This record gives sequence, C-alpha cells and structure tokens, in this order.
Amino acid sequence: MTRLILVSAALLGLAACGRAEPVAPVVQAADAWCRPSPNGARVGACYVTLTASTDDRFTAFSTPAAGRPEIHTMSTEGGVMRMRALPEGLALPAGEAVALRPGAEHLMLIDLAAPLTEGATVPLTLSFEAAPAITVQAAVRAPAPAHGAGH
Ligand SMILES: [Cu+2]
Repeated sequence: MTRLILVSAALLGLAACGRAEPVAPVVQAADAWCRPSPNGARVGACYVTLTASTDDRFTAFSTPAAGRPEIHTMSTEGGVMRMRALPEGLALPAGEAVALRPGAEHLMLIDLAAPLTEGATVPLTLSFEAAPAITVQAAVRAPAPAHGAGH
C-alpha cells in the first residue's frame, strides 16, 4: 500500500514538474572512427561526436589499442598546426553535439599495440565527469577528402 502511494506521488510529481524534472546525466556518442595509421607509426587518432544530456565534461578514455590514450586539441599558430594534450578534458554543454574531428579535438592513441588498419574496429571507453562511462566501437577508415588536414 505504501509503495502504491509513493508511485502515484512520483507520477504526479513528473506531470507537475514537466521540463524542470532533472535529467539523468548521460552522454550519447555517434560516428566514432579512427584514421588508419601509416606503416610503422606508433600513434593514431580517433574521432567521435558527443552529446551530453546535462552540462558535463569528457575527462578521459581508455582502449586496449594503445598504451597511452590522451585527449588532444589542434590549432594553427602562425601558420603551423600544433597539437597539445587537454589534461582537463573537453567541456560538453547540455544538448550540444560536440564533434571531435580532424584538425581540432581528437582522441590520441599513443603507443599503439598494433597499426590501425582500414576495416578494423577499435573499442574506446569514454569517461565523463557526471555521466557513466560508455564504450563505442570505432571503425578504422580513411578520412573524407575534405578533412585532409590534421593527423
Ligand atoms: Cu594528437
């Protein structure tokens, strides 16, 4: 009996609150892919588009494919492309699709266990400040011609 009352109270609460109802933190990932690594390269780069339900932060990732995974960003300074690690990770504003892509933010796979070959799949476990971690399967494929720059 007590339980029934609690349930109906919760339902009423939902109806009354409408949009103000807090959203459970969750991050959705789309279009995860990795660039094939050139022969002998010990590093690779992967990309994914992340959409968080609440203000969140992409803080780290892990993968069996690399010994040292890092979140990197890339920028052009004085005509030279530079990349650096983002130890603080990447902000994910609520509801906004944040695209990691060639020439910008990317997942850097340092110390590759094996070359990333086209057609292979790389599991990536992504961690966030608020949302639970998710694992995506990134397909290794050649980048679209328009995205030639970067690495
Ligand atoms: Cu990088």
